[in-house]
Amino acid sequence: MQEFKNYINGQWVAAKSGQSFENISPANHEDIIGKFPLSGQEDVNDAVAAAKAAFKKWRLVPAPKRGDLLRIAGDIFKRRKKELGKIMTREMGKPTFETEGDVQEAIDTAYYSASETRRLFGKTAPSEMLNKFNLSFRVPVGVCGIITAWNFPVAVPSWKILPAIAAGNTVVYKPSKDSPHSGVVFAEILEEAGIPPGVFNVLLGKGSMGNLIVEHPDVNLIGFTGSTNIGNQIGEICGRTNKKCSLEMGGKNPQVVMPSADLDSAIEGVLWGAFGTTGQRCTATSRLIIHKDIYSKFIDMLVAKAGKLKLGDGLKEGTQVGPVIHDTALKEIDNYVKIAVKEGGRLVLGGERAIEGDLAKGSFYKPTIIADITKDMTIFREEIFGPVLAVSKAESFDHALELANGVQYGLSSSIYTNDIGEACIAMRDIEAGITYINSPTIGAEAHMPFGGVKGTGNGHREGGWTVFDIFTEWKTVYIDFSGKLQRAQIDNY
Ligand code: UN1
Repeated sequence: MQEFKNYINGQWVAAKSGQSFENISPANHEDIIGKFPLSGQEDVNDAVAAAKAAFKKWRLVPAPKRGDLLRIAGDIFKRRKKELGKIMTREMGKPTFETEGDVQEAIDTAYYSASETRRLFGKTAPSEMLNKFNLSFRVPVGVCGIITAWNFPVAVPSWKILPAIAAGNTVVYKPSKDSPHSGVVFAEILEEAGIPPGVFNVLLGKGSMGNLIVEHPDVNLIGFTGSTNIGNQIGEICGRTNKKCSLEMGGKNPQVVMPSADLDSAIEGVLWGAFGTTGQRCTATSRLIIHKDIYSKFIDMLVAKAGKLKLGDGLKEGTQVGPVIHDTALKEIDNYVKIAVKEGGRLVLGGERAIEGDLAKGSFYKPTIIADITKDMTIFREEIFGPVLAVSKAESFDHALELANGVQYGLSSSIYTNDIGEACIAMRDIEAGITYINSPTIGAEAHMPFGGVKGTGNGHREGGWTVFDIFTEWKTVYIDFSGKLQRAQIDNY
């Protein structure tokens, strides 16, 4: 069996304890991917010490030079795109056309971050006083602990790691225990690109090891993508230990469909939004809100198409929907479906594990649609992270928006309409970090701000230029060349 290692200070090393864990493929539980180090406190200490030492030099490397290395990393991601896509599919399940898209997002982020290294603009402003300059510029934060989920094993870490490095920080990265191989390849690529030892470190292990990174006194910043539950715990620790902290958490993203919409296009949108990545995206469409005039017709159209989606091993040609990540997740998903039906939801498609043929070998769950979901029901409110779509009827446009906003989350949202007034009102009034007009809730681009409001985040935006607000601090400098003491607020008035 293949054995993998941590990447610390430019070296590939086993966990100090000698312990390891195995990871299996969600599409075929007999397929064991390998043995991975089960890292603990000593490994965290080593990685953080390496990152802290490397920061001293890396922060002084001119930003455009750092950018040159990231551009090379982008080239290597490009070269390894197909191979890496297969590695990702094998360990987390989504079809290769999706994992290749995931890698593409990292390529885009690498080139974008590289170009931003020539544009990390500061600001100057006139001073209140004679012969004095006021300026401010960005400085890196220090050692960044990056903790991410398995559903985007390359794209989401790239959104954090590559801009962090571009801005002069150093990184200790913990990939999910369910996608460790992708984390290893990430390190191989940055190593080959020439990122110096200690600037980027990867520690493999389970969730509890993430906590050790968050608690470590020499880690200055935490960037996290994952569940609201864990994110909130991380936020509490960062509050207590005074660390900068960016949290990307759950979603319960709605797609609204109004009578004026192109219904065929709205169907294509919801199929992709709800069942792409087997519904396991923080941006997945998990609620469909249909205007009453087209409610029954739209559900019939949708069920006919969703019932034809081809489930299977993501490595096989023609697979449209892969497995869910593991049986524990599958049981939780199934439990939500049972609760929905018990609470009065009408199951119109799926609602069970798929066990036909080879599907029995993995964690496959049928694309599931439950209609007549009202605001008070559990699956209207709680994130499921699986191929389950809750459908609600809206009495009017205002009611549709009220339903869209009636949850604790606010990441992504979508409206299908050809009424420009409705589109503009939705754009303004939907409580979410992202709103799509006539396209589904998934599909964020690397160079645009990404993040959510309400229970989804804590006020930060990754992606685009805004990511540098997370990974830098502002330094303000006053230069007095008057040759004498000038007292602010006193001598000039
Ligand atoms: C996530 O699910 O954590 O917009 C991120 C999208 C992708 C990113 C999803 N580009 O759906």
